[in-house]
Order: sequence, then structure tokens, then C-alpha cells
Amino acid sequence: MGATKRCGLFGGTFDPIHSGHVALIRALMRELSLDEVVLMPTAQPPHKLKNGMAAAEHRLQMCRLATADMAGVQVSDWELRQGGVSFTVDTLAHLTAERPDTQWYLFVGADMFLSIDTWFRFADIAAMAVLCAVPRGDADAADLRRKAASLTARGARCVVADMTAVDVSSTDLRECIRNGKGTDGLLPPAVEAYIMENRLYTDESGSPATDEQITAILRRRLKPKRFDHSLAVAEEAVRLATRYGADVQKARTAGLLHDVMKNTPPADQLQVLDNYGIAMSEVERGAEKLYHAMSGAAFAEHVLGITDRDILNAVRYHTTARAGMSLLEQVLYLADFTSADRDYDDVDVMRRLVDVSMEDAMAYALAYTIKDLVKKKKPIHPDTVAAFNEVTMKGDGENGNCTR
Ligand code: DGI
Ligand code: FE
Ligand code: FE
Repeated sequence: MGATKRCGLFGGTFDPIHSGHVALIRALMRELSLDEVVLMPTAQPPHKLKNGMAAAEHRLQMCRLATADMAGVQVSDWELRQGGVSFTVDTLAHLTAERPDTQWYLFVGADMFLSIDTWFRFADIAAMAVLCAVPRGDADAADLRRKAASLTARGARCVVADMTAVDVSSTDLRECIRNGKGTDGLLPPAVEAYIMENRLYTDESGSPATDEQITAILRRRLKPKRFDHSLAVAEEAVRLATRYGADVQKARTAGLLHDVMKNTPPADQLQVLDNYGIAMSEVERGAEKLYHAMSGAAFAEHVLGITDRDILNAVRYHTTARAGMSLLEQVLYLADFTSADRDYDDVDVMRRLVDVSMEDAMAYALAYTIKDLVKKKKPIHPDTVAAFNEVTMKGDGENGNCTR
């Protein structure tokens, strides 16, 4: 059966993907008349992450951003999903099995090409793909052609690209970012923005994101209405914190952050929770609306470097509430009900109550939520019940009644 499609395979750490990679893809697609290119970010040994490597999900996302507007280019997470470092021969075997009607072209960097015959099961690799070497300079090109001739004599199919790779290195770029130097247009703009917003490759990536950084991230991750809601909740949380003596700065940060994952697809949120080993109860797994509080707290802790437990818990419990909430947790929970953008039946009652008594406002908000869930025949989270019982029994003891 003759191959009908010509497809490139470009593997690498892409840490980060840069304009040199993008130029190479474009040039090879044209030169070899490829229909498609599969970009395959490779897994990193876990210990390498500690040396400033970006997490796999970031490298994958940067590849997607860099090639979003390139027809025929797809990003594959196959190697990342395999667990552990993959051999090229296995990746090619997988792709060949998946698409038997495709002729594969394996992109190989100049230095790698010179020793490619030492790769694990080289003969099988050569049988499955045309090997494409990309020179970095004239001297390089001569070496590569000599190597290609000797490999061809042994039955391999080789191409030495007519282009010269743009001399950009991910290592240099990481260094520039770490030192706060510009990256000179060597990164696709969307990738550069992603790196800044996720604070990749900076020494301070361990220090908590500032409110300005959080706001930039929100603008990118949230739909306009949800973004406005987040700013409104932050403002209301500051007002309530001031009134009731909670930490004003923490209230602002928690308010900004609380819905950071709200517009992220549920499947991606589950992935985030899975990545950080966060277990879910059956009720939690069954209610997609509850995901964003849990995944938001995980994102705040692991990606944004927020270490303050009170802020993280405020985000974590802003949807369900729980028994024994701290002042800050209650401030955020209530601010989410009374922010300026809110518009529901009882919002006036809530706004009046929240200025009179935090406890009464909590009782009202919890009762409102539970009634609403019952009406919609949705399961009620045990934490919501516990919070409701707590505040109701407290009211009981003081007032001798529980009518509300
Ligand atoms: O994210 P927001 O819209 O600003 O507000 P939120 O985080 O309080 O989410 C409200 C949604 O969460 C609303 O659709 C009801 C749902 N929800 C809240 N508590 C529970 C719940 N859903 C279930 N199934 N069980 C709960 O206990
Ligand atoms: Fe929310
Ligand atoms: Fe909210």
C-alpha cells in the first residue's frame, strides 16, 4: 500500500518552544511538502523538574499556543502520557500503527544526527521514517551530508535540509528570562505572555504571585463577565474585611483568585486535581460546579505559589462553605454573595444582613443555597450541611429559636 500522507515528527523538550522551532517547522513543511507535523513534547525525568524545568502541562500548552495558527501542525501529549521517558522507536511505532498510510519524516537536530545510529533500535527507526537533519551553519551542513551518505549506504533514508536553523537556544532564553532581560522577539508573543503570566523560569517562581500578576492571569483565563465578577468580589471582600477586622490584603487576594478556574473545562480541572494528588468524594466528582473551588485552590498553591493556608482555604471552601470557617473564609464566602455584580432574588436581603451580622448573613446564605439545591434536586455537599448545622445550632443556643 503506497503512503498517501507525508507527516513530520518533531520531538523535543520545548522548554520553552521558541521562534527557531516555529521557523524550522514552517521551512521543513515547505521544503519536504509535508501535509502535517506532529509536535511531541518529551517527558522529563521527575528529578529534572527541580532544576528549573517547566512542568509538562506548561510545555504542552506553550507548544499549542506557538502553533495555534499553523495549519497542519498538531501537538501530541502521547509521550507525556506514557509515563517515563519514551524511546523514539516506540513513538514512531505508535504513530505508524495509528496511521499506516503515512510516511513519517523524523526531524533531528544537527548534533543528534551525527550520533543517531547509536539510538536504541536505530535500524527500526530508519525503517519507519525518513531522517531529516537540520544544519546550523555551513560547516555543520558538510558534516551532516557526510553522515547522511554513510547512513544511506546502510539503507537509511536521509534528507539534509536546505535551510539553516535559526540559532536560538531554549537554555539561553531561560537564562534571559531568569535575569529579567528581554527575549528579543525570539519567542512567539503568546508563548512569551504565557511564560510571564505563569512566571516560568524565574527564580521568584517560588514566591507568591502579586495581585497584579494574578489579575493578568485572570484576564487571560476568564471570560469578561467572570473577570469583572472576580474584581467585584475582591472589592467586596476588602470592604467586609475592613468592617469585620479580617486581613484586608489577604481578602483582596482571595477575592481575586476565588474563581480562577471557573472557565476552565471540567476535564482539565480534574486533570489539575489529579496532577496534585487531590482526592475527591463522590458528591464532589458528581457536581462539576464544585470543581473550580478545589482546582482553584490547587492552582493558587502549586502554580501561583500562594502559601498562605487561610487564603487557600478561603478559595477551597468558597462554594460549599464548611464548619469552623475562619473569618477570612467567611468574608470571601459572603463577598461572593454580595459583590456589586450579583443579581438574584434575595440579593437585597443578603446585602442588608451582611452589614448587620456576619453570622446571620452566613445562616441566610447557607439556607438560600440549600433551598436552591433542593429545588433543583442537586446533592448537597456534606460541608454545606455541616456549616448550616453549625450556624443554626449557634443561633439556637443564643436566641432559643431556630426559625429562619
Ligand atoms: O462561582 P460562583 O458562581 O461565583 O459561585 P459559587 O462558587 O458559590 O458557585 C455556585 C454554584 O455552585 C451554584 O451553581 C450552586 C453550586 N453549589 C454550591 N454548593 C453546592 C453546589 N452544588 C452542589 N451540587 N452541592 C453543593 O453543596
Ligand atoms: Fe465560585
Ligand atoms: Fe464567585
